[in-house]
Amino acid sequence: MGTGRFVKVASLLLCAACGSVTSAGSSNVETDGSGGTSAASGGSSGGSGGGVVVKSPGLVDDFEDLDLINSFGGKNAVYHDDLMPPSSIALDLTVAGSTLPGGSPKAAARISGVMQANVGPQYPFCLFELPLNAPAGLNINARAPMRQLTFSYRAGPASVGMVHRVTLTEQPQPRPSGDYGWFIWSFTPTDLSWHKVSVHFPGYTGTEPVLTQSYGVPVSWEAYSSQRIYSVTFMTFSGPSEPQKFDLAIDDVMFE
Ligand SMILES: [Ca+2]
Repeated sequence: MGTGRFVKVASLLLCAACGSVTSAGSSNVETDGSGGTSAASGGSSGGSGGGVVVKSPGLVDDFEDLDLINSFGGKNAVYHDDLMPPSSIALDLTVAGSTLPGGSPKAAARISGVMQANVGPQYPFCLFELPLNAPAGLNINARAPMRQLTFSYRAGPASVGMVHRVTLTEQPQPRPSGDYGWFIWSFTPTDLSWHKVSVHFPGYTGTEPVLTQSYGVPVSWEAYSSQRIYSVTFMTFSGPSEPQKFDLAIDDVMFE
C-alpha cells in the first residue's frame, strides 16, 4: 500500500441505490420492508408484522435493505488508487445474499473490478469500506462479547485463488500505529460457494482465524479496540505483478 489518495467512486456507481437510503442511525433498528425478521441478526425481535427489526448490536450490515447506510450509521463506499491507469472497483448491492444457515439471502454486497500491477512507489488498492460512524474512533468491545468479527463471502471466478483482506481500520488521525498498521486477516477463496468465517480478535491463541497487526508501530489491541476502531474494510491484496481482476460478494458482517 502506498500513499496515493483514495478516490471515492461509490456515489457515481450507486445512484440507483442511494434513493433508498434510510436513517438507520446507530441504534441497529431498521425496517426491512417485509415485516419479517432478519436471519442474520441472531437476536432479532419484533418482526411480527410491523416491519421493524431489532438487529444484533454487533451487526454492521446484512445488505438486506439495499442501501449504503450500515447498521452503525456509516455510509458504505468503495475506493481505488489513482494510478495511470487507475485500478477500478464497482459495488453491486443487487446480488443474492448468503444462503448459509442463519444467512440473509435477499441481498449481498458484491465488489468487482481490476487492480493494477504493483509498480511502486505508488501501489494499487481497491477497498470496500464500512465506516462505523465514529469519527473519533469507537470502542468495539461492548458490541463484541465473543471478541470476534464474523462475515460471509462468496467468490466469483476472478477471486478464486486471489488473496483478500478484511481489516479493522484505525481512525485516520492521529494514527499511532502509522500508515496501514491495521489489524487484518487474509483469506483466499478456493471455490464459488458461500463461506462464513469468524475472525478472532488479537489475544486468541487457538487455531481459528485471528486478526493481526499488518505492520507499523506495534500497538496494544486493548487500547486500539477500546477507542480507535473506525471501519471494517475489505480489500484486495496489494502486490500483483500484472493487472488482476477480482469479484467477491460479502454478506452478514457483524461483531459478535
Ligand atoms: Ca444479506
